[in-house]
Amino acid sequence: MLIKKAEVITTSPDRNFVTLKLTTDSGITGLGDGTLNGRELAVVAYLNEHIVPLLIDRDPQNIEDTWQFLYRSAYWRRGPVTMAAIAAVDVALWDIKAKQAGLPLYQLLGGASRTGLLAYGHASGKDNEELFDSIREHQADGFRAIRVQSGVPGLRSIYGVPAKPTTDAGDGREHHYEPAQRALRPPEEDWDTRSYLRHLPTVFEAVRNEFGPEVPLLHDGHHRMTPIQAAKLGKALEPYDLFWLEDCTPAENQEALRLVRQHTTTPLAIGEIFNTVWDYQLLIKEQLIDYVRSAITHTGGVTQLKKILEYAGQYQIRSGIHGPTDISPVGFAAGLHLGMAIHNFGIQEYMPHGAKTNATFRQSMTFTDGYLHPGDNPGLGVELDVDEAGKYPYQTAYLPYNRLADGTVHDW
Ligand code: KDG
Ligand code: MG
Repeated sequence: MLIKKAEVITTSPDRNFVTLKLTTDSGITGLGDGTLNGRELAVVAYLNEHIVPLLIDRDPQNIEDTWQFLYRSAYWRRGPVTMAAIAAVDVALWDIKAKQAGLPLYQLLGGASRTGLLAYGHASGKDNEELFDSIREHQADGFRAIRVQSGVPGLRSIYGVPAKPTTDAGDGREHHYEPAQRALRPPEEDWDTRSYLRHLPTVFEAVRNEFGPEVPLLHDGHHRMTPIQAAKLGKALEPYDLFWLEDCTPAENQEALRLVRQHTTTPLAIGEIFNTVWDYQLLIKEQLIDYVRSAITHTGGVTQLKKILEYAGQYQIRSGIHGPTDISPVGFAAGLHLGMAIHNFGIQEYMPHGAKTNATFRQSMTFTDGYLHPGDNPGLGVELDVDEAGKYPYQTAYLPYNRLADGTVHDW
C-alpha cells in the first residue's frame, strides 16, 4: 500500500481548522488534525511545502518509522508548528491502519480499558449567579465533572468567561467560549493577579456551598501566576477539594513547580502547550504534576502522546487530554481512542463543537450520561465532508493577550 495523495484542507465553519487527508492506492483515506490556534497557516505551509512531497509513494503502514523520519530528518526539532504538522501525519496514518484492520483505533492501541471516558465541561460566569446557571446547564447536559471559570471584579474580561455567548452547538443553546477572535490583530485584555487571588477562593466556597462536596471541580489558572502566587492559590483552594488546578504557572521553567508542590496538595495539571516528552521530563520524574494535559494534535500525534502517558504512568500520573474547540473533531477523536486504551486515564476535557463544525466533520463519538466513547467504526470514526468544508474559507483570527495596569505584557 502506498500514499498517492496528501491534501491539506483548511476550513472555518465555527472556527479555523487544518486537516491533512491522505489517500492510498487502495482507496483507504486517513485524516489528521494540524490545527494550531492563531497560527494555523504556519502548519499549512510546513505541511504543504516540506512534508507532503515526502509522503507521496510512501508506505503508510510504517508509522513509527515515519514519525522518526519526520522528527529527525527535519534537523530542527520540537516546537508547536513542527509537532502539529507531525501529529497531522501520524494520526492520519493510524486512521489508515485501523481502517485497513477494520477496527476502531483504540483496538489497535490495546483495546478498551474502560467502558467510557469521564468528561468535564466548561461552566463559567461573570458572577456567581451566572456561574451557577452555567453549572446547572452543564449538569443538565449530563456532565458529571465541571470546570469553573469566573469573572473577577475590576477586570473587563478574563480567560474562560465569554463576554457574549459565541457558538451555537445546534441545540438552540448558546455554548462555550471561543478565545480566538476573528480579527486582524490580537485583542488586548486586562489582568491583575492580586484581585484574582482574592476573588477565586470565594467563588469555590460559594460553588461548594451551592452544589455540595461530591461534584469534581476543576479550574484553569491559564499560566498567569508566579510560582509563589500559584502556591498561595493552591493552598487557599484546598478546602474546596479541587480535581485539579491547571496551568497554575508558566512551565517553561519546570523547576518552578517544585515551589508550588512544596506548599499545596491541590492536584496540578499541566501540558496543553507542551510539544514533546522533554517538556515533561522533570515534572514527571519529580512527581511535580498529577495530570498530563497534552492534546494529540500538539504533541506529535498518537505515537508520542502514548509514550508520554506510558512514562507518566510509571509515576501514577494520569491523563487529562486537552479538548477545547480548537482541537478539531479529528484530533479530539484520536484523543478519545487513546483514552480508551491507556491504563492511567484521568479525565477528558469536552467542549462541544458548533453545529457547522459537526456538519463538516461527521463523527461517531457519543456523550452519554457524562461519559464519552469514540464509537466502533473502523479508524478514528470521523469523516470530513470536503464540499461542506469548502463553504467556509479560512478567516484570520487571533488569541487575546494581556496587559497589566501599568501596560506590561502578561501571560494570557
Ligand atoms: O487555543 C487556546 C486554547 O486551547 C486554550 O486557551 C484552552 O486553556 C484551554 C483549555 O484548558 O481548554
Ligand atoms: Mg487550559
